[in-house]
This record gives sequence, structure tokens and C-alpha cells, in this order.
Amino acid sequence: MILIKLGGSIITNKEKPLSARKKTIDNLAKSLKKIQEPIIIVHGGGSYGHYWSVKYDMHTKERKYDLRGVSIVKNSMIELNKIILDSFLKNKLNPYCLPPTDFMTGNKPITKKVKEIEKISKSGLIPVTFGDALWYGQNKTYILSGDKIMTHLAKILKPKLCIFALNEDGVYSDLKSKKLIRELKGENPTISENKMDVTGGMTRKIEEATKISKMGMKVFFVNGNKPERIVKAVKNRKFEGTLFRGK
Ligand code: IP8
Repeated sequence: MILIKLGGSIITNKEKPLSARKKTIDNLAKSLKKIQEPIIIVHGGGSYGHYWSVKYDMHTKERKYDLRGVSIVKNSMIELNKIILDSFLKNKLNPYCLPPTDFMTGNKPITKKVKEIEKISKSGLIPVTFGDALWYGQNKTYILSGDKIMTHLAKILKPKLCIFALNEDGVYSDLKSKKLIRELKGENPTISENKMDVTGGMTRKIEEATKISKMGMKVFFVNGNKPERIVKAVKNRKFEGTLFRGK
């Protein structure tokens, strides 16, 4: 089983509020169609969820955020999720929409529910979940990042491979020259931050990827604009991107 995160920066135009990159999503869907094994998809918020989270000052910390903000962030994620689901359907994939409320309670995954997601993916359906604004308890809510969902799912399901599709070739050792790091073994590279991202952008991704790789799984960062690289990574062909190697 393969766990794939479609980053918000690849499925939306982060420069422009509420704009999905429909052509890119279609191309991703076409490539996913070529994968012959069970997959689970997680997607990010990009210029939907993050745009509204910034407006309403909502973050990953559990707090009493503006209720209007909670509703609007959730609504925008449903809107983006619908675009992904429509594209999958159009490209002959069978998505199975799973908002994170289906398998999370507070900030913890429900193991039994997560295990069910694996069964769903093994049936041939493609579970599709996403980062979201979530109820925590005691009138508090928080923003759950899709990257964090990747770690929760990986920990319980131990997929063969975790892939993060990004708007970059992978992790760069130097941002100016865009020199690609081909392999990381637990070390933390320094990177600059995207201010629009309430869940921590690339830093969070690297943090979660490192956690997953330390649990003994392979994690790949690949450029989602070249979705054939996802297929190559799955088929173990010549890989282009950054590999996080575990134990
Ligand atoms: O883009 C965050 O998910 P991410 C989703 O995977 C929201 O960090 C609602 C901002």
C-alpha cells in the first residue's frame, strides 16, 4: 500500500486565493491511474484552507478560534476536495471521500477507523482525505495538517512507501542554485519559509517525513508537476526527487 500526499502548493495556485490548478490535478489523476497497487490520498489546503486560516488567525494549536473561521475553513476544504474528487472520477479513478473527522477524535487517530481505510484501499477504492479545521473538545478547534495525517496513517498502516508530491523537485541544499538533496538520513536541512502556510510549509513536511522514515518507512519527495515521477517512484524505477531513508 502506498500513501500519497498531494501538497497544497501543487493542487492550488498559492499566489491566488481560492484557485485550484485543475490541469495539474487532472495530470496527477492520470498518473495515479497507472499505479497498480492500493493507494491512499491525502491533500493539503493551499490557497483554500490556508487562505482562510490566515484570515481568521487559525493555527495548529488547539484554541477557541473564531467559529465563523472554523466553518469557512471547513467549507473551503470541502470545495477543494470536491475538485479533486471530480477530477479523479473524470479520469476513471474511484475515489472514496474520507474527511478526517471520520478517523480522528480530538488530535488522535482512531486506530480501528484507520485500519478500515486500508481495507477500503485494498478493495480498489481510493480513500481521499485532507487537512482540515477540526473539533478538539471544550469548545476548542485546531488546524490539522495533511502532513500530520500522513504520519498518523503511516504509523498505523506501515505503507510500503510514502510520497509527498510538491511544487519543487524535492529538498534543496541551496535555494538559490536549487541543488537537490537526493537522500536524507534523519538530518534536518535548513530551508526558508512560506509565510502563507499556517501549518508550517516545507519545515513541517520535512519534520513529518523524518518521523515516518525513522519508523522504518521510505519517504519520497517528488515534483507533482512531473507526475510520472510518482509512478517511477512506486515502480522502483530511476527515481528523481529526495529520498528520506529510515533505519
Ligand atoms: O496544507 C492544512 O493542510 P496542509 C489544511 O496539508 C488547512 O498543511 C485547513 C489549512
